[in-house]
Amino acid sequence: MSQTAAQGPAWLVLPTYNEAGNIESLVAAARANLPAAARVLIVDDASPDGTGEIADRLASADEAVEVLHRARKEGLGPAYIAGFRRALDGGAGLVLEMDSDFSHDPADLGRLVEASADADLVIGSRYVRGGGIGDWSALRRGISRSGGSYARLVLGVGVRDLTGGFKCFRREVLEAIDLGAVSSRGYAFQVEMTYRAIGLGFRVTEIPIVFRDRREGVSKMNAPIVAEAIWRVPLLRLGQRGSKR
Ligand SMILES: Nc1nc2c(ncn2[C@@H]2O[C@H](COP(=O)(O)OP(=O)(O)O)[C@@H](O)[C@H]2O)c(=O)[nH]1
Ligand SMILES: [Mg+2]
Repeated sequence: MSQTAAQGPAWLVLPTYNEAGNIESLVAAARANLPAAARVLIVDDASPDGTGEIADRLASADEAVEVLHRARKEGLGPAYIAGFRRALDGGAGLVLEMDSDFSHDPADLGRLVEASADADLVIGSRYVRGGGIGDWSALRRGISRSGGSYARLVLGVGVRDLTGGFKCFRREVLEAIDLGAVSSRGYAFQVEMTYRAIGLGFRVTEIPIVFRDRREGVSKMNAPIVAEAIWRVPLLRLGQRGSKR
């Protein structure tokens, strides 16, 4: 069954922590691949490398770009939640998220937006036919693949790429999710958002994307982020059981 077009423009939320080498070219590429009415929101957690200042300069040069400055690094989850709230307040019809390091190809943004005509949440997926991972190390691939299988098994859902961060939400999904109750910070955040959307009965679809290693800078992935995903996933399942709609 197909849906009506989204009410309101697309907003792309870009979380940044030390992405000074990527953010300017990424914003340009994103703008080139999004509808003209789309907005770009950079959420910077006081990056010490000056990403926030570059973002401010981009915003003053382009009316469609804005920056949310946060006082300190709290992880991907809280940064996205703050960005989602801003996008909803600003009247977004669609809210897109992607990494700010070119791991997600801006050229795929259009396909995510198109797919959202027939789905409430579109996931750019590495683990469906046609998707893949480019130049990540064997270790990173292993962590990603086993983390995804673990989460799928524990949660009992069919989504192949639960930890990926290239997504397009229809505004209704973010309105329905109790954003204040979303507590994950790292990869678990991606799992939690998708699991909550499924639990609320929204239609989730995966479209293939090829993920590449970041272009500039370094990953913020670390052992505590992986550990959080491991312990939080069973809690998500228990929480869902405890709060039947
Ligand atoms: N605002 C904000 N962004 C973050 C934080 N941690 C990571 N990011 C951003 O989230 C995206 C994914 O993080 P990254 O380090 O590339 O993780 P990886 O792709 O798993 O190696 C990048 O755009 C990061 O700059 C954070 O604490 N706050
Ligand atoms: Mg990355």
